[in-house]
Amino acid sequence: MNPDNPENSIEPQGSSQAESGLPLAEVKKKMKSLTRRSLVWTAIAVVFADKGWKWLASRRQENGIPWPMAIALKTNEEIARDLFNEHALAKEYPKSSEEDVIDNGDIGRPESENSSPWKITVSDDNWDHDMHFTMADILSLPKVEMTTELRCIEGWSRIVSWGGCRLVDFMKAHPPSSRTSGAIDFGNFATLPEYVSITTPDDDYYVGLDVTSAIHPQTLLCYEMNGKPLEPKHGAPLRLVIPTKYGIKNIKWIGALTYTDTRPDDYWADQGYDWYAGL
Ligand SMILES: Nc1nc2c(c(=O)[nH]1)N[C@H]1C(S)=C(S)[C@@H](COP(=O)(O)O)O[C@H]1N2
Ligand SMILES: [Mo]
Repeated sequence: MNPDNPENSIEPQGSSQAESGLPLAEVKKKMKSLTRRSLVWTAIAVVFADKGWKWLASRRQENGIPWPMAIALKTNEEIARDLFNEHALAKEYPKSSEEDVIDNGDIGRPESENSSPWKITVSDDNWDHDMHFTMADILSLPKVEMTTELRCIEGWSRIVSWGGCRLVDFMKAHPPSSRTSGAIDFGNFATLPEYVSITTPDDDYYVGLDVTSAIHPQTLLCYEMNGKPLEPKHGAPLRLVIPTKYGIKNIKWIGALTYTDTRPDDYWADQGYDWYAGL
């Protein structure tokens, strides 16, 4: 189909975000200029104003103490990530809300669906060899179902039920190399690669994800759509569903996945769209 229309909601990178709020670079600069202590207290003030004490009670515990009380041990980055995650869950709908789907975009669609058994190639900046996995490997991971909105930057959206496995579960089963001398730990970002790149078998369509988005609990590798096996035009046998981002990041016909510390190319970012494409 047509490229998504640049006149719609996402602004080209460069001028991006400047009008609609603080640009990320500004925020980062501001955060850096705060002392750790004042950042921590600012963070707590923001969170408590917003969510109150219930939020505190539900925080993960640090030796039995909710973490805001154990902040002496925390870094600014962890606090920032917790705040981000608190607000980053995409809305889920009852399954009965699901709508008829639209098919949009066929860049990278394989010419023939059955030419050879499907496999996904996994690589890492630090590996000598690629690894290959099959649908059986995907199906062996815990199945997750969710009903979320697929939003295209062309201006339409559809509520769709999805079935698949979490990308983070795939990553845990087939982990990247640790970025520290210690073991890989999905609770410790320092050990994780910064990005995950996903491409179609012919490399014609490709998306880049920051690792926080990749390990997000609603980021799924899907093989079912509205209760039926994924159809070829929707990305069979396997596609990404990431309801915290626009349709452009929901890559169909996954062929390869790479763990990398270099920000991956992204098809629509290359056409001038925002690389993050977050909602
Ligand atoms: N490989 C590939 N994936 C893709 C696209 C594409 O052109 N090629 N288009 C994207 C866009 S713009 C949207 S809105 C969604 C649409 O998914 P659907 O066809 O299942 O509704 O797929 C995304 N994934
Ligand atoms: Mo789209």
